[in-house]
Amino acid sequence: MDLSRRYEETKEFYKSIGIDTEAVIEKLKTVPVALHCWQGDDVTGFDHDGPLTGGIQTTGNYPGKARNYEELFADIQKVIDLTPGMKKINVHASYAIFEDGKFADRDALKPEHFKKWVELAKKNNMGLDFNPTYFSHPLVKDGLTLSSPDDEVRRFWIEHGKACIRISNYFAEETGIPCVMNIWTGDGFKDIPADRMGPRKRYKESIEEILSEPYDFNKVKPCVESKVFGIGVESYTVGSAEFTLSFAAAHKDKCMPLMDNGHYHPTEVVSDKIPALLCFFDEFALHITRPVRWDSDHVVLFDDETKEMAKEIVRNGAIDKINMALDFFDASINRISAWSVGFRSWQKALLNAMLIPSEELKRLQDENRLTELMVKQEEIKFYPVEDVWNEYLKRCNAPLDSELFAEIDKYERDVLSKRNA
Ligand code: RNT
Ligand code: ZN
Repeated sequence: MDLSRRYEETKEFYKSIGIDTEAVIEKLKTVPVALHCWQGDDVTGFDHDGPLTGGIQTTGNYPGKARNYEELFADIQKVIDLTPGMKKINVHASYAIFEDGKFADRDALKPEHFKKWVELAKKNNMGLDFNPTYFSHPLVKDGLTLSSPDDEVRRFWIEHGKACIRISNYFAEETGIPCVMNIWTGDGFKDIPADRMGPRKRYKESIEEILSEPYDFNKVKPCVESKVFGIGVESYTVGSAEFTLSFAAAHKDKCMPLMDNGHYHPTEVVSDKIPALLCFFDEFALHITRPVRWDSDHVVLFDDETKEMAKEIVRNGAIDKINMALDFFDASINRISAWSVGFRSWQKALLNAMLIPSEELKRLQDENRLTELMVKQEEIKFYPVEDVWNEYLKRCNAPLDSELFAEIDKYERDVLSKRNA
């Protein structure tokens, strides 16, 4: 099959419907998407031996998981090679690197503990995003952190948040690229609380205190992520959708909302929420995942809702306004494959959205030509996106879909299988 010839023909086809595939490819290459470091080791991190807490769970024990930063960095480097498009690396505070065994607790983290991450980013000309880690720590007291009624517990976690602002600032300064810093906690209750407002008021004040740490909002971009429930936290979540959205709206000059598409009731869709938020926020953030019946954090696929989210971003001209980050963790399959398939799927969704004649479809809607709109939308689904995808992969030096598994398999044989001795 002559892929170049197919691309040339497809390019002409898209030109005939007013789409410049060359411009699309060039644009997509420049859109940063954050690759989450935590897929590589099942959200374990380097700063504790305890279990994963906070209402999130990884399931599976596929061999070859990264056991230290050297292995995690090697795996990330492999994923970079296996995926097209611009990346940022998304780092969690629990991935602090303590050299010479000098441990620092989360309230005492410093930029120096993330120096190696900066080196990795610089080596690949990438930006870095950051996340304070409000889980997997003994001071998560009775399931609460920033909303705890215990002053000392709250103080510890506020100091953690402030330390993370300083580290985010260091990332932005070092890379020259703004750093998105996402605040998520699993704070909540398994069963029916007697006070729903008290924890939320404390949470509000705690986040406000974190954000009182000085920073330039053009460089450090704090977000607040909501959630509907977690495992063991089924009845009540402090940082609910209404809470975080209201918080972000009330602090627009220093903070923005983050929507994770695994964090809503199963029939709600983030694709519909994106244009709603765009009416009110110049900029916001997304965690892109795949919920299967719950916030299961399955690998992102090129499925209908993923495509729909990308369409809302692209057709509303928001590709440069939305900070896109992946957030899933599957421990039951090869982790390099999970990462690569997820990253590539989101790239496909963006490309697919960029190849849709949206203006024409909007016109059909506005002229109430809805029969024609349905027929057209179905026609578009079979347009030759694949030819443009293959060309994009070629220009990014990334393997074709048909070559991906062999690459992953080779890395598993050469590298991953030698771990776990
Ligand atoms: C958990 C949230 C959160 C985490 C990461 C590890 O439900 O989605 O974003 O996945 O912080
Ligand atoms: Zn998330």
